[in-house]
Amino acid sequence: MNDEPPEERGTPVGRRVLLGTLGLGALGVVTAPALQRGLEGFLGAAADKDPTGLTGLLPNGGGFRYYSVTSSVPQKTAETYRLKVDGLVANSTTYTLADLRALPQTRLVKDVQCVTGWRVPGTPFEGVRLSRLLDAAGVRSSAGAVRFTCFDGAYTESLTLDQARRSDILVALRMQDKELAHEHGGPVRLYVAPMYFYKSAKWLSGITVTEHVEPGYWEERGYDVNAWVGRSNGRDDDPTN
Ligand SMILES: Nc1nc2c(c(=O)[nH]1)N[C@H]1C(S)=C(S)[C@@H](COP(=O)(O)O)O[C@H]1N2
Ligand SMILES: [Mo]
Repeated sequence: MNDEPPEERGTPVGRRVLLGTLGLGALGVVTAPALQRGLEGFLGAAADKDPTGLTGLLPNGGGFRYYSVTSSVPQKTAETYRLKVDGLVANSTTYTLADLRALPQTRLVKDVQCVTGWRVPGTPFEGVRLSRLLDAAGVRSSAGAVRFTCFDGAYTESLTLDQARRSDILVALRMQDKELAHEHGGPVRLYVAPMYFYKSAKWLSGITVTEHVEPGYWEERGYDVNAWVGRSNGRDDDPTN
């Protein structure tokens, strides 16, 4: 039995416009998870009333808080950024940003869908396929899952090994055809195209191959590990509507 959506399944274009990091930050301090979810809902409703969106009007710099479960996240540059691949692998590897940039890049253009309802149509992400990094590390036969950690020190995510090997899951270096901004998880974030956006861990610093799935940050708080857009969490039963 396999209820996973095919990889090339198209995602319909939603009516809503993204109010992401910058919009949330502009409304003030957003740190408590419950408050954050409430704000997301509020912003989703606001987006319906303002289809032009607000993010484009906001300054792109400091002075506001990021969309994050932590109140602050250290900045990493090309000099200081590292991504460690370890766990049940033959060769643990640490990548610099230059190392990642030197690998073949894949560009995907899909809708971004947060589980709380907001959607951003046609958002380009670009980076290295996760499957390539797993192959390079040599995944051991006892492995069954992959765990992701972040240099915010708090957020975690996870995928089954089968999910992690899909071609539409990237270790992303670029978003909207620009280098990933700090606010969006730069310099490197996970991009899990077929799943709700909470799977796309920002500020990615670790990829650990494990035996079993360990629920991630939001999953410990009630969200599905298998976060297929439109097929989980009971919130988006028919995204074509
Ligand atoms: N490290 C980290 N990654 C994260 C989050 C977070 O709080 N911390 N939030 C998740 C959620 S719920 C969403 S909707 C997206 C938001 O990404 P954005 O800030 O680029 O819009 O990041 C996901 N990845
Ligand atoms: Mo989200």
